Amino acid sequence: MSVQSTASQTDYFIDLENQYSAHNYHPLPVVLREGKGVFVWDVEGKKYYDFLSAYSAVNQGHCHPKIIDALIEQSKKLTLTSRAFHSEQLSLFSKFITGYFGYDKVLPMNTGAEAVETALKLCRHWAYRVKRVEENKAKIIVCKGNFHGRTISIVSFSTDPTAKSDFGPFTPGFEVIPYNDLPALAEALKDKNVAGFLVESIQGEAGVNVPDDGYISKAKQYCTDANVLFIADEIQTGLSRTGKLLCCDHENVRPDILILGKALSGGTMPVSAVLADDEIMLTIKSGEHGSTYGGNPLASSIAIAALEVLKEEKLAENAEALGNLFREELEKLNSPHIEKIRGKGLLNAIIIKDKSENTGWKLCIELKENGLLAKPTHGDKIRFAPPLVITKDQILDCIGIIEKSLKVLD
Ligand code: IF1
Repeated sequence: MSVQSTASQTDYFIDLENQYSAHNYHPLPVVLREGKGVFVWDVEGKKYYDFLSAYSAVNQGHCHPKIIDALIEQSKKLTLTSRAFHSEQLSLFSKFITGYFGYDKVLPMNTGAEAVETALKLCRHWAYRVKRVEENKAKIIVCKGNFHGRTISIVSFSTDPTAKSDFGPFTPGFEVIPYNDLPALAEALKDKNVAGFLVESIQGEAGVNVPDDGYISKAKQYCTDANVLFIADEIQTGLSRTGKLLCCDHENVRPDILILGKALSGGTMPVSAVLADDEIMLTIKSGEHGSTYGGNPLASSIAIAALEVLKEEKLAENAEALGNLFREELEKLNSPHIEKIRGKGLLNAIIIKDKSENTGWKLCIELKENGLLAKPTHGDKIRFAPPLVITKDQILDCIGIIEKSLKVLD
């Protein structure tokens, strides 16, 4: 398709999308065409630092050569068998990922929401078949401000009206308690029908809400004491994003059920997984759960490569070091517009002082003009989460862009 003036290309594609695609998003007005490492390019050829990383799906950087090679090579051989037959790649992937994270078994799915649903089903099965909770009484505890996906059951326990309103009737069996509140957890755990506690080790959607030190490890201990499964949604926080392989590793916590997604494919296709030991995983029998594409050979091959890259390139160590540098340098700016800087590793956010409705948006538009893409959440928070392959010089360059852009709020 040829479009004469390059300046109009952006508008052309945005109009097209608006006309033919559902309006369930409000993206920044930039139309991307290419990506490599920490950079993306728009249809007019302008280059940007990507400080969203597709919500942490491209931790390994855009179009990582090793992951793309796996994709190309495997896609020439075999892409999908369904689970009616075995595949060589699923066998290899299952052995690889269980060894990598230290669990007995993996259950592969595609999107994050599906993996969360899988974990919830697994937890309920365990409740009835191992813990012996009375039929249909199992309860799962979740946290206020959670984000675990968009299915009916998951939005049933969302506390965000935008995600939830007018989608009822909702799935019962969930109890919401405040995040980062151990007494509330202890109270909720008194109910003998509680089967699991589903939690994000840092709440992403809530604007990178980092809990107090010790929260995750004590919450895990409380769950163990109450014979309740500790279910960690590490879809966004896992896979080296926060400076450790898993965010739970900061507190040496091993979840009973571990949920992974996003960067498990390095941004090439939806690949998610649930990991657990046999006592939990083997409660699901043949025919009780599944997915046409879950664990397909292409996904399996890509996921092995994506996980190898994390270790080969020491991305957790890089996220830890450069995350510290990033927050230090942001603090040094001493900007009158920044109320708070928070985060772990390269999952960071700033909270802007000015609470007028479009301040976050205005700053993100200015950042875009200056060559850095980021997205506001809840109006006053901006998430800064570049691919983990970013270098020190690039971080410093980006601090310059942020400093310059903040002036738009003067
Ligand atoms: C969107 C947020 C991020 C997640 C956690 C499960 C899922 C997600 C912890 C579901 C997905 C995404 C989805 C994206 C926006 C985004 C997001 F702001 F909404 F919260 F990353 F911060 N658990 N998070 O973060 O995974 O089914 O999407 O593969 O537009 O909905 P999915």
